[in-house]
Amino acid sequence: MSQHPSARGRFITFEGIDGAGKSSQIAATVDLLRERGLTVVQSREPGGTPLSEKLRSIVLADPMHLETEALMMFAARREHLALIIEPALARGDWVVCDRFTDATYAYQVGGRGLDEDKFRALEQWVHPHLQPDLTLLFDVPPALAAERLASGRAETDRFEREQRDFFERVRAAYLQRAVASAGRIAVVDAARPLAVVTDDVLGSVRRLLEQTA
Ligand code: Z5A
Repeated sequence: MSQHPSARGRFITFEGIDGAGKSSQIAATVDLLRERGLTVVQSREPGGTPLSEKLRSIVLADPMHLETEALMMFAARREHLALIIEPALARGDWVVCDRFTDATYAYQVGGRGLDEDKFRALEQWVHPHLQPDLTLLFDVPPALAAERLASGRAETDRFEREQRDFFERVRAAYLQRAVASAGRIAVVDAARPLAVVTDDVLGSVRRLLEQTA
């Protein structure tokens, strides 16, 4: 029996270059949704299942061919969708995820310069009928993001060790996607103080709640 569309949960993703400030805002979003009585599944990519977390540790640490990196992102995503995201949405839960396929387009296509057409084929294969209901894109100049990370990180991963121009390309690719998917992707100016950014984020989440009610 097919499920009435309104019974399906909602899918919110958080995106942005490293250090843009996603983590604190994810916590505020999950709190708001739980206060409204919703069941929330909080997850991340790459990751979210035991196998996908193993793939995450490898892809963040081990040197590899750039296309291997891209395929590992999608392999981890397939597992995450099958075990966590799709069942949660079908139960009517809300899923809040730190990164999803927009990150692959931004990092692997924008940052690494891989061929976008291959990614369209992978996206069609791995989640032909699913897109986030809302994506919050935290936009910040790479120099500011680097400053924020420098004050709090002892160790860096393979991505965090990339140079400033890599993050400029990633940022530009994210912003291009936001223009192409303006109804889904809300750009948040994440250079502002934390509390101001939180107001903006929770405003977008409240609008989605209103549309869903
Ligand atoms: N990746 C990929 O290449 N392709 C893919 O398809 C996917 C991922 C899915 C892991 O992601 C890596 O995987 C990622 C891309 C790649 N690159 N890296 N590295 P991740 O999301 O797990 O890792 P991350 O982006 O590095 O997360 P992060 O460093 O935790 O960033 P964040 O969550 O955006 O930042 P934060 O921890 O919330 O904030 C950083 C600091 O800034 C912290 O001290 C905050 O207190 C401070 N902060 C935050 N907001 C503010 C404001 N507004 N003012 C002042 N200070 C602030």
